[in-house]
Amino acid sequence: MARPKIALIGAGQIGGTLAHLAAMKELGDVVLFDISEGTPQGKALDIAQSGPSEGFDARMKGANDYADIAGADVCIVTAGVPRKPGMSRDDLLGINLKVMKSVGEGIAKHAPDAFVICITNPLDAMVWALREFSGLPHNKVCGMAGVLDSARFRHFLSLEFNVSMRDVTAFVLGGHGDTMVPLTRYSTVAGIPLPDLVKMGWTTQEKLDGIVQRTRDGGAEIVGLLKTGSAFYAPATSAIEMAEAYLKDQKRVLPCAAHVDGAYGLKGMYVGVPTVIGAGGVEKIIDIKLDRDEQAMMDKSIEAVKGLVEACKGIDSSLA
Ligand code: A3D
Repeated sequence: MARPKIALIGAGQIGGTLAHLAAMKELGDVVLFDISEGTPQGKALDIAQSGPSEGFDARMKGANDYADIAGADVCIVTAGVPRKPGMSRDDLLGINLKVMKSVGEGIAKHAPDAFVICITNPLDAMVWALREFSGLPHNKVCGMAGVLDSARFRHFLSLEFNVSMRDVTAFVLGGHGDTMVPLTRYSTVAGIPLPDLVKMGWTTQEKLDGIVQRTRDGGAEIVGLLKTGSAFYAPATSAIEMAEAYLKDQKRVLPCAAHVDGAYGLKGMYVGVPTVIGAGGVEKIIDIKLDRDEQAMMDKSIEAVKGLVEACKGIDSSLA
């Protein structure tokens, strides 16, 4: 059986890291696509030359022509621009919307059967636009944000409790932005919910609130330190986790920006929700019951995403 083909649209910081991870995990052959000439070719060659030491046989190819992504099983989209200090994700909307148009058309023409994972920000609006421009089925187009946001939450919690990150689970809903909704009562250490850990004296409510806020600001903290761009190692790892779930039909329960139509009282919009990812793409959306406070946070987050989608429609009349 031929190896799966993984197309990475955007060969920047995240794109290059995705290629390296996909190769090391032997998920398939990789095509790195970018408009910048030489960048995808150079990164592909460099990564291929790590194969003998790392022990992988995946083929790496750099490309500037969409024809090279033909027949891809998975497309991971990072094309566009990242934030610089002082910018919000929403400041990227105008420029990245144009990028989504060309990427959507390229995927529709050359890889219409692919499972598409969007990473470009502002995430929830960009994944919506990418789906509109590509016309692919909704279950085959989703956005990566929740896996990263919950990984950040898990990392901070593991430091606070001094336990393995593997034993910390976290639950984050809503849009990828300042309004994301970390759900503490569904986040646990080995099954013990965080509110119980507060009662057990493992931490205080104040410290927990601080961790929730640090999670919300997780991207900005890294932008502030790097100064020249945004996070790329953990975002790439998170998207690879989703791609692997699809390629290996793992039925992973992962939070992602999925098309929600019915669940959470929503009518056809992209927002972060818990999903099941397997060979069918986003196979299921898990509709959990929220309490009043959680619902209020979710409503705020949904309104923020809706505002960005409306802004997209205002910029590109074909989306209206
Ligand atoms: P960067 O290193 O600048 O790479 C972006 C690449 O896209 C560059 O190589 C560009 O040449 C390329 N590009 C620009 N326009 C096009 C086009 N029309 N077609 C193809 N390629 C193009 O950025 P990055 O890799 O650090 O980040 C990529 C995106 O991911 C940005 O929008 C970030 O804001 C976003 N991001 C999202 C998350 C989430 O959790 C959702 C986290 C971190 C970054």
